[in-house]
Amino acid sequence: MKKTMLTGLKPTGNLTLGNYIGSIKQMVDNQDKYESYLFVADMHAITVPNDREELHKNIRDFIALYLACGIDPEKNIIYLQSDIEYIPSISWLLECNTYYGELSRMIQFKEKSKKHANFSAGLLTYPVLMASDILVVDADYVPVGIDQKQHVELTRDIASRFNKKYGETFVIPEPVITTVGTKIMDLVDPTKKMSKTEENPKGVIGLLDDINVARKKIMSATTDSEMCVKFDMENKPGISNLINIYSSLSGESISDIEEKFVNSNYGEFKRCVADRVCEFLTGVQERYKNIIESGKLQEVLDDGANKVRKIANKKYEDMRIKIGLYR
Ligand code: LTN
Repeated sequence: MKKTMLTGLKPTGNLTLGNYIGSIKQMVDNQDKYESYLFVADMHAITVPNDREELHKNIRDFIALYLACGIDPEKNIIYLQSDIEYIPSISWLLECNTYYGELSRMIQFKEKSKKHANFSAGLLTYPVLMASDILVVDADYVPVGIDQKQHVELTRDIASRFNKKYGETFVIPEPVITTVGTKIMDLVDPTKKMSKTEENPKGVIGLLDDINVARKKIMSATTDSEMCVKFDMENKPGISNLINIYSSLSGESISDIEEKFVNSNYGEFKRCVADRVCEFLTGVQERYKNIIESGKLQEVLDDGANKVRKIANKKYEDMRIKIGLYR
């Protein structure tokens, strides 16, 4: 039987070319290997203050863009967290089996609570909601960035404790630290990662960027004074980043690219990178538009919600009975 993989996306900021090359592309390549669940953690986005319109737009754009990038709804169960009403109910049952001390020791909580004089109780209980997301679908693997590893470890502790106290209920999940894809760097400062929440948009290619704006960003990317298209992350981070982008989008190897551009100046090379990026973005944006206008997005989310609601309902009833919450 296939193992189950769960990916959760917090809908903050704008998805970038870095998100595509660093993670979405791998998910697309691996979608036959696992029984895959993919959801938007919209309830996790409201632990800090939010703008209603922006939140709604992000939720919609995230899912539509994953689909436009090649995530196949026949191979992945795609859903919106807040559509599954059993998840917060399960979260409460788990919260009552989690210690305040465990939650207050989480690194992310300590950092975020320090930043604000006043913060929501949700910021503290955030990891238990995350545990519910994971445990409700019996996920075997959970790909996360290193900052979320501690939350998956807490999930394991909560699940084992519950299993011990009430009998086998949950699969114990494993975190998979996502470092497989090529890390794409900021175009202005190629020593830092391209980020979906970066303030300066010049260094970041958004998947929904206007094509001409995206082209300009590539053309004005930081390089060096050597005039040689060669991969050297340490000494030539700007050019190496552009080579990585070209390689990921074309499938050509780094050495083939170095050879191809051996007699080119940076202007010529950048133009070719920009052509690749613009061609890719044009395709994504066409599919994105179609997914939204055709009603496909709603269809996919309805289907996912129906499937996961059934699974979650079963888990919730099982927990109620084990705990003694029944008539
Ligand atoms: N906390 C994660 C988002 C997230 C998640 C999950 C990831 C919420 N629930 C369950 C994996 C599994 C984040 O901040 N990126």
